[in-house]
Amino acid sequence: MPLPDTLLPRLAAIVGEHHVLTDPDVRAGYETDWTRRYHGSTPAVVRPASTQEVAAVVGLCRELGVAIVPQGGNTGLVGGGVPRNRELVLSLRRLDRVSDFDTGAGEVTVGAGVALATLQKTVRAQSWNFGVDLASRDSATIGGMVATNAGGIRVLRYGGMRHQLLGIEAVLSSGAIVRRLPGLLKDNSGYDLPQLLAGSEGTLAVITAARLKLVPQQPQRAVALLAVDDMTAALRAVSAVRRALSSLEAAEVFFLEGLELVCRRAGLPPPFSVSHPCYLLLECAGQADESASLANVLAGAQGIRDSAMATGRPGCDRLWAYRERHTEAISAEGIPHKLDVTLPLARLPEFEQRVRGAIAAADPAARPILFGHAGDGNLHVNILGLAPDDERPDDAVLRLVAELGGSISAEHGIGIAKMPWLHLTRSAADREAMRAIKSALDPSGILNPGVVIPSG
Ligand code: 2HG
Ligand code: ZN
Repeated sequence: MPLPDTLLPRLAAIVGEHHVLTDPDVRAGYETDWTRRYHGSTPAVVRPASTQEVAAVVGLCRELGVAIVPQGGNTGLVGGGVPRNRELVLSLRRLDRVSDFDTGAGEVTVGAGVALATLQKTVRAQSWNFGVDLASRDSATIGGMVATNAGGIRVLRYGGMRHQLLGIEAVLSSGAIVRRLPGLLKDNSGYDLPQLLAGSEGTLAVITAARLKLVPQQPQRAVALLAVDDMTAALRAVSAVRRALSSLEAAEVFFLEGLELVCRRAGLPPPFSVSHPCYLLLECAGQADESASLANVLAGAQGIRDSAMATGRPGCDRLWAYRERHTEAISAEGIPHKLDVTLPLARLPEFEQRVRGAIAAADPAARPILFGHAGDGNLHVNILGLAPDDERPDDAVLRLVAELGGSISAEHGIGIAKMPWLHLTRSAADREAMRAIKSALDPSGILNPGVVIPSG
């Protein structure tokens, strides 16, 4: 549908003409997502500076029947944050205020456009920390992280984004503002809108700010990198440490295929003199040095073929690099198909053993690389060597996930990438409930249409 002629001048009247971006070179950065697999085009990117401006933009779009794609740091991996059918891109990055920091209670209000790393720096200066951490911390914004219920590397200890959420401010599709930023740990009055919006991927409202709970800073870190034979041995070690140490913060897994790629692309030396099939990275964090306790538990664990331990920032970062640099190393190799699945822990070894065979059977040219959050049962299955529209391997992986009782998305969301497979793990009744919520909150279907559930 052609855009109404009045749209751009009226947007400019709300946000100022410098913040309605129409230059193709400038728009390009908002039109393609981080994976480079998902892209489209937009007539304009609009950059409001306040919640009131967001409300006015959304109200105008509703009046004119113009669809919107809300966007934060554009670090999404499922195609849900870029335009697909000439939608307007609503960039929230200028909502970058951190306010009402209650340093006694450990709560803070954070604008949707604040980068995770900025939040971390602000709260660490007061001996607090934020429970969620992820590799894209310098670009990922809090609004996008709430909207996708981002997970990351510390879910095992602190939960994902929805577990940090005490309140929310959001603009409804009517242009009305819902403001629940209470500073209350308990508030049981009616439907929990903040939790409904967490993970709604921009389809129910535009999140403009969040009230977040903080966790105490645990300054003493101990990181162990372990070589093991397989996923079963890795999970056995995770379980031993979980039972013994409440300070366990991360339990990450990767395999030889990924390690070799990371070493080659990032120029890192191999961690051990001999290669092993599977690697487990564990991090404990506390007020006191946890390394002796961690070493003690690991000494009693079976099946550990080699190990390296670090305390202190440089040493820990050096070990983390083998895990954290997977995403960029894979992207440097080509444009992967990215799957992000979760299994009951007991079924994870079987999944890992079968998934490469299932992928090869679907397309022998496929090159899978697996890594992820072992403690959460969450594996990232990246597949290189595929044509963009060859979805047979994706289908094979997601069907195996469903067969083993897992979920087709652990933490990246559905976006447009996983939508065709939602029926594998969400029943007809479940999808009907989702559609009912969508049409109640966004009756004209202007908010991120075609994401999570089909539009119309
Ligand atoms: C991670 O755990 C992110 O590093 C990205 O969730 C995963 O690149 C991926 O597939
Ligand atoms: Zn992840």
